Amino acid sequence: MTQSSHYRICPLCEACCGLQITVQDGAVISVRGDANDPFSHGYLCPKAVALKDLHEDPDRLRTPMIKRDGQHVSVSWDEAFTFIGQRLPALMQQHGRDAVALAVGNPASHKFGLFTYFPKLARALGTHNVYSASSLDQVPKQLSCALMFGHWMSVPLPDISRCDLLLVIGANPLASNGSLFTVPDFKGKVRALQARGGRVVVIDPRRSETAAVADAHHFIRPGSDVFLLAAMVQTLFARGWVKLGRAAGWVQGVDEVAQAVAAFTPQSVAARCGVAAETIVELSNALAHTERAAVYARIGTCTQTYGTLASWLVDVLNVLTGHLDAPGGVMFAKAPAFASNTQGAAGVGRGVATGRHHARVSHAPEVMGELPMTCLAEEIETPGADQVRALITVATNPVLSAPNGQRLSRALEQLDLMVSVDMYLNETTRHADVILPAVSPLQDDQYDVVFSQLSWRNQARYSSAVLPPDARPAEWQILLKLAALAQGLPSDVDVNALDDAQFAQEAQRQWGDQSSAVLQATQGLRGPQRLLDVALRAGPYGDSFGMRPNGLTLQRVMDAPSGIDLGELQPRLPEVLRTPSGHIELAPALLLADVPRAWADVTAPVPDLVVIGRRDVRSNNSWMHNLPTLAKGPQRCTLLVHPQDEARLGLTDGGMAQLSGAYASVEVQVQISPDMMPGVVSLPHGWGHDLPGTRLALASQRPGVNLNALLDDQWRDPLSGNAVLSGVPVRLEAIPSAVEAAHASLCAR
Ligand SMILES: Nc1nc2c(c(=O)[nH]1)N[C@H]1C(S)=C(S)[C@@H](COP(=O)(O)OP(=O)(O)OC[C@H]3O[C@@H](n4cnc5c(=O)[nH]c(N)nc54)[C@H](O)[C@@H]3O)O[C@H]1N2
Ligand SMILES: Nc1nc2c(c(=O)[nH]1)N[C@H]1C(S)=C(S)[C@@H](COP(=O)(O)OP(=O)(O)OC[C@H]3O[C@@H](n4cnc5c(=O)[nH]c(N)nc54)[C@H](O)[C@@H]3O)O[C@H]1N2
Ligand code: SF4
Ligand SMILES: [Mo]
Repeated sequence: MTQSSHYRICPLCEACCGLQITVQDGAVISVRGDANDPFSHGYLCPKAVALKDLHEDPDRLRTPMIKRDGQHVSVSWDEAFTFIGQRLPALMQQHGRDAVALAVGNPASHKFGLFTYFPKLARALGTHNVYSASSLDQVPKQLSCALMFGHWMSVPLPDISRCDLLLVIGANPLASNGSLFTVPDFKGKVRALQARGGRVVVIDPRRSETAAVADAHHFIRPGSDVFLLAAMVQTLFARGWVKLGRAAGWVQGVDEVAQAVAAFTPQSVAARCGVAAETIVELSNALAHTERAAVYARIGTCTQTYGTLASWLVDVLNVLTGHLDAPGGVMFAKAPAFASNTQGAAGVGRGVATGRHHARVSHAPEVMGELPMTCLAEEIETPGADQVRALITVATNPVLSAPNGQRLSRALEQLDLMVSVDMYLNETTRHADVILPAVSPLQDDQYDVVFSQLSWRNQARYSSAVLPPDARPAEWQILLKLAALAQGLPSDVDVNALDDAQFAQEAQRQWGDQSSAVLQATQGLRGPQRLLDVALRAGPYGDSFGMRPNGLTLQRVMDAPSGIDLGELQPRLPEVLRTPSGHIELAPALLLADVPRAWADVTAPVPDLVVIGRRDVRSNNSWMHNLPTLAKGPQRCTLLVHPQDEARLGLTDGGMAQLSGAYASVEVQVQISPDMMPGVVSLPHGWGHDLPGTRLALASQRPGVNLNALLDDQWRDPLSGNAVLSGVPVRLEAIPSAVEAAHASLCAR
């Protein structure tokens, strides 16, 4: 019996916990938090243990699959690539580049190879039809940050270890473990904050798990954060509480903001958002007069029709209370590699633009080079030039994760070609002509390209594969092969040679005369590892290819299996900015122009009943319900209903009810919860595993119902294109149990 110990960053959520994994005779025998990890200090959640289940899941695909006569059958890699090579370039030639759409999902941000090579595939396809889970999630925040600070990834993060007041809006890190904020053990950090006399205040339509450990919680009407936030900003101006602190000298647009929010008095918004005017003033007061304070807001504030405005106002509050870039406030990470806000000239840049092209059918603007995921179905359905006829999906399951997935499901059946790079035959990939199986995370190496840019402390950590890879292409090789096929290269093209050639070309473009030194320095590396070595060495802590001998290289990071701590967040103004003005642009024209839309809505009537989502620590979006460790325990796909709504609608705890949205109804189990705001019900997303043609044996035993079947795919934030997933009107009716039904029929006689 040979045992070995391995270190692996958990790829399952944004917390990126360092794990210590013990392997015996080729099998994982234990998964623990790595106590020596300087970033996560041994923290882990129950999902980490499920990495073993994931690796061993008999339903996880091991070979490519081709659909023949409606059935998916195993084929060789050669056969799969040949099939694609015979169809993809021909289709592009006949119908043009926009006829091929590309959709990428959440796990790609946790997979080093997918994240670094996806852009190469997108470039090779040259299509405008690029879609991702970002438009079901965080685009509004990225857009507001990019407009204010100049880059999509310049997102200010709470400096939680020094903060004394943390206002959490529309986020539930106790269940989600944090998002756009990589912070393992959020709960432990809250406890520490409270122990030093600080306070956490949560604003959420549900008294969430995070609210339960906070010092105060306020309900808010779903979708109305923009009103609360605008009124808080208005209060700062009206009471003379504005103070720029460290940002002074680097902010422009303060007067324009004052003007834009002038009408949003606390009294004028209180009824609309369900937060009392005094509470709004109190929150502003606390924020303005606590030296170390931060506002953190997440998905609840993004997945609404005013998502970009709300995301913007969060940072306007941080700036106007002097907390931006200040220790204990919100600060910018300085990632060791790949961060655009560490590259090029410091303190000034080109900023960002949106709407460089538009969706063909809805005319929704491109944002970050992408169109809204909720436009994909209509782009497939609607005839005309540039109609989408082929789709490549990479790690995404929009049939469950996007609103009105049933429509998308029908549309996918119309495609001439669909290729999926995925782990499972699931609700989306069942439509694919070819599925190319992703490698298990335990057989893959990892560096967190995205999350090191959002980390509560600066850090560099690299994970080598825990288990030996099997004989199949790595995900980056799959993407590069698809890129080659799209360019008409033969299906047996040598992707490693192609990678070398592309790297040499890119090095020449970027480094000119010095490119041979870069090639020399990275000899022996290839694929994402080589890109990482270059990014680390050229990055802010790097060895500059030998010019700073003590700086980081890939080898140095690999030599520290638990990772390298690069210290707490540091002030970065003005160097972090990449705006054309070299200032924080507090009042971007695009955002100011949207304020009147919100104001016109301030007196809108409140619907009787709306639905919001929910996350559970043992679940993860739509794809981990097939893992035994996580699937056991109570039913998680239940509808939380406040007792007042229970009485009003004649519901019973544990009973069934029919929940109806714009396009569909589902039968849900009711769970009465005083933690809900009256008039608001909560159902988790990612469920509904009862569709035919999948291979998810365990998940289909307790399928749950699909929240997104009820949501409206036409309801978006017009600025960012983000889907509205929260605060959507629904109808709810009790379904009498068999006993009640029998009783009723007896009484009727
Ligand atoms: N109503 C509602 N809907 C929501 C949300 C909500 O809060 N409410 N949340 C939204 C959010 S924030 C997000 S990010 C999206 C997520 O939506 P998606 O991006 O579609 O992600 P998942 O649903 O997690 O599906 C992940 C897919 O990737 C596959 N996969 C898993 N691991 C790997 C891998 O290593 N490699 C490859 N190639 N494939 C892999 C899985 O089998 C699955 O098909 O859902 C959104 N949908
Ligand atoms: N266990 C687990 N962890 C996950 C995921 C998962 O599915 N399961 N998904 C991962 C992904 S992809 C993401 S993006 C992150 C998301 O991470 P979070 O942003 O923390 O997401 P949630 O846990 O859904 O918390 C959102 C909160 O917003 C509240 N809310 C809903 N509507 C509104 C509103 O209109 N206003 C306000 N103020 N609040 C509102 C909800 O009640 C909920 O408590 O989680 C990640 N981590
Ligand atoms: S919180 Fe859980 S799922 Fe997220 S990275 Fe840590 S161990 Fe993995
Ligand atoms: Mo997400």
